[in-house]
Amino acid sequence: MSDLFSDQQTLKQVVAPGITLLKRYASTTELMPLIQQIKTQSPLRHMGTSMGHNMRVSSTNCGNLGGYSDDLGYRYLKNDPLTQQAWPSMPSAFKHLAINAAMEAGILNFNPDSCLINHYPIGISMGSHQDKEERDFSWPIVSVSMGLSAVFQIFGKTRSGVELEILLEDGDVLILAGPARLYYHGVKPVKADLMQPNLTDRYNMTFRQAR
Ligand code: MD3
Ligand code: FE
Repeated sequence: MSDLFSDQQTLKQVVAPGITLLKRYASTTELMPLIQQIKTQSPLRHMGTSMGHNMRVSSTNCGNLGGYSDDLGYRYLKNDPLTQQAWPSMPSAFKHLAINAAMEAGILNFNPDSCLINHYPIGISMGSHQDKEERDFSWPIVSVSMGLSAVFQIFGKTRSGVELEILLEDGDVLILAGPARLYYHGVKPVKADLMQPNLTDRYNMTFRQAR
C-alpha cells in the first residue's frame, strides 16, 4: 500500500452528521506532480457562470466527466470544451485516495467518475453555493486540500448564516455525505502563510460520482 492514505498521523474527526474530516490523510508531495501533469493536458481556466460572471477560482478536471460552468450553467461534460478532447484520465492514485477516504467515513462502493481541480491564489475565495448537478446525492463528495490553508464555511440548508467553519490544511480530506451533501458552502479568501512565503497557492480536488 502506498503512503497516499491511512498513515499513522491521520486523525479522523466527525465534525457534524455527514461531515468527516481526515487530518493529514493525503500525501500532497505525491499528488501535486499528477496535478501539474493534468494541467498540461487540460489547463486551468476561469469558468463562467449563468449570471455572466467569471469564477474567481480557476479550474480543470480529470476523469470520465468534468464539472463545467459557463453562461448555460453548471453541468458535467465528457470533453473539455477548451481542448475538445476527453478530460485527462483520473490517476489511479487519485481514485484510490478518494475511495479509501470514503471508506474511512463508512461509505462503501464509492466509484468517482469526476474530479474537479480548483486553484486558489492568495486572496481568492469561493462564494456560497450548493453542489446539486450530480445524479444521486446519496454518493458523497470527497474533497482533498493541498498547499495553503483555507477556512471552509458551511451555511447549512440556506445560503446565509454561518453554521460552521472548518480549517482545511495541506493533506486534509473532507467527506460530505448524508444530511451535509446538499448544504450551502464556500471558502473564505485564502491567506498567505508567513512561515512559508514561497507557498502561494491552494489546490482543492473534489471527487464525485456524477452519473
Ligand atoms: C459541503 N470546492 O468545488 S471543497 C466545489 O475548497 C467546492 O474548492 C471547495 O465547493 C474548495 O464545489 C470546497 C469541500 C466541499 C465540497 C462539496 C461540498 C464541501 C461541501 C458539498 C456539500 C457540502
Ligand atoms: Fe461546492
